[in-house]
Amino acid sequence: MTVLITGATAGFGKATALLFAEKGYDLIITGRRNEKLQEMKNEIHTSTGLSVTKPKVLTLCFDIRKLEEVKKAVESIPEEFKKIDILVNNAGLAAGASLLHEGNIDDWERMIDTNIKGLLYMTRMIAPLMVKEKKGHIINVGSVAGKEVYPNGNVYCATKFAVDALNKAMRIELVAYGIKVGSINPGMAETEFSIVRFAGDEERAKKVYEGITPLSAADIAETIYWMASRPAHVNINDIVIMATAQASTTIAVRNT
Ligand code: NDP
Ligand code: 8X3
Repeated sequence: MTVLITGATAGFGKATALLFAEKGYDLIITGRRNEKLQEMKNEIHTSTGLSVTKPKVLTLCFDIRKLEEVKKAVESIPEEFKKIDILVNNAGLAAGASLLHEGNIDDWERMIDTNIKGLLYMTRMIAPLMVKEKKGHIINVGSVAGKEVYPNGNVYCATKFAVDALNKAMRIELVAYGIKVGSINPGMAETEFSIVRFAGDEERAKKVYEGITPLSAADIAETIYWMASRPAHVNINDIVIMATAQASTTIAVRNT
């Protein structure tokens, strides 16, 4: 079985790749940081304790916002990896947190290009391979931000609402080909997410999780693996998962 995970150099994607490797899946891992992809490949071979040829790992370094790069990367996939059983559309980010009328337009473009267009490009390239096989599973990483809008979340929320819509669209269109489609929508989880959101400001990022135990990347990886390992006749359409201390995008109990 082969799983393709976008954004596997950090956070959810990395934890998910390590877990699927442990479970014996061959992997295609993607991201822009090639050194991280190579580290991952080594880590997978060491942590699974298997020989350097098992599980098979293919690294694809490209920017998901750039259609030509996405096309070239997917076209470069060798035959032995081409039967992709699972696509985890995970790569994504938030850039900034500000009122819409004061928003940074470059940040908007980055979020729209990555979270919506990048996910669409990957799906457009990989879904036809699944259609040909009449089987497959697409797991879209949305967010609680795609279920509820919160102040200063505006464009990030809009991109994740789009993921929610695309998840539904994919499911109704791909059901005819026996392809499962589902989404996982996490709340606050401590990864590189907030560091990226606040442009490398680690202190500000830390404050997001102050006084609560947030979700971890491992929590999300386990849930994605659980979705992927249900029996053939069961599809998990949509999961919303939050830290126990979080009740909604705006309500969390903090011990401060
Ligand atoms: P991280 O920042 O830890 O990881 C993001 C991953 O996405 C990295 O591997 C990064 O790789 C990749 N990525 C970002 N931009 C691009 C790009 N242009 N091209 C290719 N890859 C890219 O964040 P998380 O693991 O937390 O986030 C993963 C997903 O989960 C995102 O879609 C995020 O919106 C969503 N999410 C996160 C939550 C959280 O609180 N952490 C909660 C709900 C949803 P590289 O930098 O190497 O390109
Ligand atoms: C990330 C969760 O609440 O920061 O998607 O938007 S939140």
